[in-house]
Amino acid sequence: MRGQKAEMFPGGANHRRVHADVVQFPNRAHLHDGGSARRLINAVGVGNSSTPFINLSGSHRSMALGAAPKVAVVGLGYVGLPTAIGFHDAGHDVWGVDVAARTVRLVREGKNPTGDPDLDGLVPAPGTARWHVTDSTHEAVQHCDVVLVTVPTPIGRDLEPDLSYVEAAGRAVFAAVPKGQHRTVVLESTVYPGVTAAVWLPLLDEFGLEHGRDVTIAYCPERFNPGDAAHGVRSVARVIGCADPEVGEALVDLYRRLTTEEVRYVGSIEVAEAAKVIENVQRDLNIALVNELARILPAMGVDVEDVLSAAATKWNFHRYTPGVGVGGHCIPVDPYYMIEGAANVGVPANLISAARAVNRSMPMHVANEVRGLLYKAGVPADDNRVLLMGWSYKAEVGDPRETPAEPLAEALMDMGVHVGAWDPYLDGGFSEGVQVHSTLEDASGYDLVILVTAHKACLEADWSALKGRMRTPIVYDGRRVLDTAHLDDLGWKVFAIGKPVV
Ligand code: SAJ
Repeated sequence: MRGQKAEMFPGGANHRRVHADVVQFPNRAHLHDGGSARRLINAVGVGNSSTPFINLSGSHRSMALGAAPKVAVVGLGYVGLPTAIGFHDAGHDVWGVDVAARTVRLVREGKNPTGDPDLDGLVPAPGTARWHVTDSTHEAVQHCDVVLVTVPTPIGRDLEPDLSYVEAAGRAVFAAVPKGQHRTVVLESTVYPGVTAAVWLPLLDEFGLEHGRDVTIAYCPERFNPGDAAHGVRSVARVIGCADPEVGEALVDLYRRLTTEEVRYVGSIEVAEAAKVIENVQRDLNIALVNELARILPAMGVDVEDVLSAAATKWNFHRYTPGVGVGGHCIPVDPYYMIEGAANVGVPANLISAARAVNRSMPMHVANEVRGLLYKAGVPADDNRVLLMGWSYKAEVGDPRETPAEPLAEALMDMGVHVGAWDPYLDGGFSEGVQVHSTLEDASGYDLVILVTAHKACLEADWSALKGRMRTPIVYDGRRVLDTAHLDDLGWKVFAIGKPVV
């Protein structure tokens, strides 16, 4: 075990291990190989939550005595803020860091800067003990044992991964690590296998830091499901990847304080990186299948939802829902990380790429279907007026990132259609040229409504009153969630994605 670990560390194997007796001499001079963290754990008799994130500053004394490690969270967005609040609720001293002045100001005021309504009222009030908010990564790293990095991993307009946030956050953290005072630095953002090491290890060299002595890097992907309280940061299973099993196991203990679900050390960083990205790739693929079926089956005169309901009587049929498209900062993004990772090793990701192409084509498919319906309804081609109900990428969140509403609206506007939109969760983030309605009551004179996001407020809207304000009462259910029989009764002409037009 011992010998094997040594190889895992770049640039010299012998600096991470600490003799158990270090507890008695909390100064750096004693830091040399010979004792494993596990022995340290045994020495202080703490096998649980306060295992040793070796840190030779004063604070390790407190940790060795069972105090909760101090946790910094870099990036207070949709992932970082609930994670920081989660660790604070779990009893940790938390330092939240964000480069955005607006975010730091709002969080300091105890307000929720994200569009996630699940966080409303959960941000600790100003002056709350153990809760620190700063725009200085340096300050946070000085005070913490563990640094969690939860920055975006988006794609550019060229659909290529953008690792600049991971690199910038790593640079800010490693620049602040005091030599000889070990910090564990964990990436939570979704990447393809190999990214964490490839981006961060060169930075350690740049700052003269040694892996294992000054810093141990690890990977623990965030998995929480926005808008789904049953799968929040405190109720999802987690996996930990780290070249050092002892630090890996120590992180298992730490995350067990955060979540009620399983936390598993899975070995290398690359295994954990791959696990997360394929979770989202698999979802994109499954959604692509039903989206493709939603185009094939109606052409065969069969309603896709009838078929999915029938197929779902089989025990191992996994049901997904076709729709106007796949949005959010994860599912339509992460496959491009896997596609690039695969290309880097010379293996084409044909299936993953094909699924992406199917899901990316759905907004245009819906735009064409809608134009066809308006034409059939006799609405003058040069005077089509379409209302998008919902703009967020999914229900019960106020998040326009990568929403399919954007390419749908833009495709319709390119066709000369006047497009309006209403979303109960959003007062911004709409495409230019879209007439935004702050209330549904404000929307009138449209020929067709597209249900884009299945917010409860959309489903429970006053469809009778809305019909009264329509120029042509046509509705297109882009999420297969509307009560078509009820709308029929109200006098709407009801159409839906994946449903044959009769
Ligand atoms: N969608 C469909 N049909 C479906 C399911 C979803 O069209 O049957 C659409 C949604 O409307 C939305 C998009 O896909 O536009 C993505 O929504 P989602 O609820 O599937 O996922 P996200 O992006 O909100 O969260 C995902 C989750 N990943 C998986 O379920 C594998 C979440 O657990 C991750 O933590 C998150 O990505 C992330 O951060 O990676």
